[in-house]
Amino acid sequence: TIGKTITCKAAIAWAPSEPLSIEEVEVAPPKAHEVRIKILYTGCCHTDAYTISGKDPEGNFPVICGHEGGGIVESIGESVTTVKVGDHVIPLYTAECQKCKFCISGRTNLCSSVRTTQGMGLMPDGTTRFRARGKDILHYMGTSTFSQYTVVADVSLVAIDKSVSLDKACLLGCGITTGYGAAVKTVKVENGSVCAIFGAGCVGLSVIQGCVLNGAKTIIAIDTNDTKRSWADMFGATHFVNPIDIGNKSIDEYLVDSFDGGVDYAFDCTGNVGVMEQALIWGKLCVIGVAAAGQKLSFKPFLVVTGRQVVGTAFGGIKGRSELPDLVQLWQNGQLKVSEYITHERKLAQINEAFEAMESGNCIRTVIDM
Ligand code: NAD
Ligand code: AHE
Ligand code: ZN
Repeated sequence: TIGKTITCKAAIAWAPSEPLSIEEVEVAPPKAHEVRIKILYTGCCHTDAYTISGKDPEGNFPVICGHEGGGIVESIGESVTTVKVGDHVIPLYTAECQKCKFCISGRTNLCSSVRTTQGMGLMPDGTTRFRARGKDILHYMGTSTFSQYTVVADVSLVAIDKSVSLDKACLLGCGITTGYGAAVKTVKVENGSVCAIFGAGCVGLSVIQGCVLNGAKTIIAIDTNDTKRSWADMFGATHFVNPIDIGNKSIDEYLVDSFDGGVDYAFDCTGNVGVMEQALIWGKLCVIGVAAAGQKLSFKPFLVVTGRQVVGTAFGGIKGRSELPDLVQLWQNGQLKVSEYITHERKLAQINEAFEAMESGNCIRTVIDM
């Protein structure tokens, strides 16, 4: 049976740095190896704001952003075997085909199967499933969760237990998984280690959770916003530093002086390259933050000659289809906080308020009820 086009509401970014426009969009049925999802909830991540702002060199317009969603499979295209209609799913911006060189390498979660077209805002066949005002609208990160219905590749979603609430589980689609995975999977923080987390937003707080679970002894949260202090405490940080409050010292000097020569692991969750450079203190730096177009990291090679290491992580190194259900389980067992991140709830019509809240600094995550 050939599915029908669905007309629904979506938040469209027509041009950089304009408010999102809530309007009708036509969503074509899924083609072979594609799945159409009814999105019920979506979080709003800093990376969405970054692309909407026009600072993302890969950002093309008009586009439907959003990559932290939860929903129900509405229909499937030909040859889809991994999910069925009615499954509760989380779309994955990091696909997992389980066949490509990268998937089978055991070294990375970055699957190559849909990478090229995804980066261009297209489905794997090079076309888009979205139309509005008679124009093609681009996909975003292979997910486009700011639409009531979206179409994704069958390698770009994972079914989760139907008993978990999607209004919270959606957050596992990016921020929480990224931070937790950075600490537990990418860096593999050891028992007793000293960790510094730059930026205590959703991602940074999730790094803190991962550090706590792996038994880190000292967990230092660093944020220029004092309201993040109580958040960092709640998630298990042992120290909080606001770089504005440390007088003439730079934050790296401060950490070296206060923590016996520096830290074992530092995580950048700000996207600020100046912060990343300061965070290369000792031990290993894990870059998570997304820096703006044209920004470059620079450091003296001597720093790595003498043993420092720089690594990075996308989606915390987590393979979405094979490993995300384990995170859902961890949460259900009470070992991973998820609902605690939700500070704001809005309807789709108020989605721009989510980005205003992010800007204002008093928000960890807004969840949009679609
Ligand atoms: P957020 O805006 O909620 O949090 C960022 C935090 O950094 C805020 O608390 C802010 O006050 C703090 N901050 C900003 N400048 C600072 C500075 N100079 N020093 C110290 N703290 C500073 O954002 P988020 O959603 O948690 O995302 C964090 C970063 O991670 C963003 O750059 C985002 O694009 C990126 N990200 C990357 C991945 C990935 O897979 N690599 C996934 C999700 C998000
Ligand atoms: N397009 C940006 C880079 C964006 C980026 O780094 N994206 C991360 C996810 S951020 C989620 O909030 C990522 O996973 N990238 C890996 C991938 O496969 O794209 C730029 O600056 O060009
Ligand atoms: Zn994100």
